[in-house]
Amino acid sequence: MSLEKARTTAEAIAQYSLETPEQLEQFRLQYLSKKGVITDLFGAMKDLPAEDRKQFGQVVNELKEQAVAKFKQAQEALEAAQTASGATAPLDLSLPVLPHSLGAQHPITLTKNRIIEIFERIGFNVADGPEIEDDWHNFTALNFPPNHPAREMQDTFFVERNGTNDVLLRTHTSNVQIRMMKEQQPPIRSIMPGRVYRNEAISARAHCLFHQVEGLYVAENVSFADLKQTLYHFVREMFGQETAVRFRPSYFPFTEPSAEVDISCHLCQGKGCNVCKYTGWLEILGCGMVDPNVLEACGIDPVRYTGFAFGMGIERIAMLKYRIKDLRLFTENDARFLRQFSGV
Ligand code: 2U9
Repeated sequence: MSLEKARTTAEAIAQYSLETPEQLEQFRLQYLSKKGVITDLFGAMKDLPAEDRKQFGQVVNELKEQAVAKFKQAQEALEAAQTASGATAPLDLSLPVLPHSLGAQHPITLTKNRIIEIFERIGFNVADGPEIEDDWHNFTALNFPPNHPAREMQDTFFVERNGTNDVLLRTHTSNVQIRMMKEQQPPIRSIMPGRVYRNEAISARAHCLFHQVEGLYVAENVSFADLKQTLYHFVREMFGQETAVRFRPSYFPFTEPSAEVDISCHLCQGKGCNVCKYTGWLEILGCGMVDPNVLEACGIDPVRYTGFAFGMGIERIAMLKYRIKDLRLFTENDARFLRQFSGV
């Protein structure tokens, strides 16, 4: 009985048509799977008389080899046909999409844009100028005396020293105000954001490249009171309405009188912490009334016009706003640092 079944199975295998992947799978299930005909035939061996088992075993083994050979041959032929026709696996529309990674704005860009937004709303426009500048626009017009230390190699990067009008990387964005005042008469009410360079050793607190925003307002009757109100407004918009502000007298060659501006430490509410060095105050910018010599150098009548100016480091503002402790993080491009600003 079993031998007869083995014989009819051999015939069925021989005649089985294997031209499609579906037929191939059907064949595998019917003959080669654990529940297939060949497994059944092996199972039937135990019911045979002992003397018939060896011969039957041989027959079923041959049958298995025949089925495996036919399966492999058909499988290879189908694969070859598929490759030749360029067909690929059908598209699985239920697969999850690849993650779509969004970039983030750099904290310097975020801070710069916020500063611009605050000043634009009170009537300042944005001006731009060259980063490679001559000595006159960077120093002389700003009332720096000829022997001022900022003009030394230790402080400034020089592109060319020619003794008469050196070429250098600007050390502040004030060159933009100078160019603007040379080109247009007051009223001028602008802010100048941009990159500046100083010959400093790189550390957690200093860098040879950083960013500034400077501001200038020149018109008739501009007073120190205007300067104070403008900066009060800026500070409260930037750091919160409850922020306290104080002006400390200072000195810059290009402003007279000059002041430095501190804000109450928002980290310890003025109680004292290591960020404000236990003073309760954080220095954030410098300012003053534009020195009449500067107005005169640019062709603006210092009797008719007065002006105020201020300057701040964007890195400093960003460090206070986002509690960043090391200046070098801004230029290292560490994605772990940058990614944190994606939702800001
Ligand atoms: C003109 C006239 C005056 C711009 C000013 C400061 C004070 C100031 C520093 C802040 C931190 C530079 O980045 S920093 O190191 N700046 O303290 N800047 S007044 O005064 C000007 C600019 C242009 C024609």
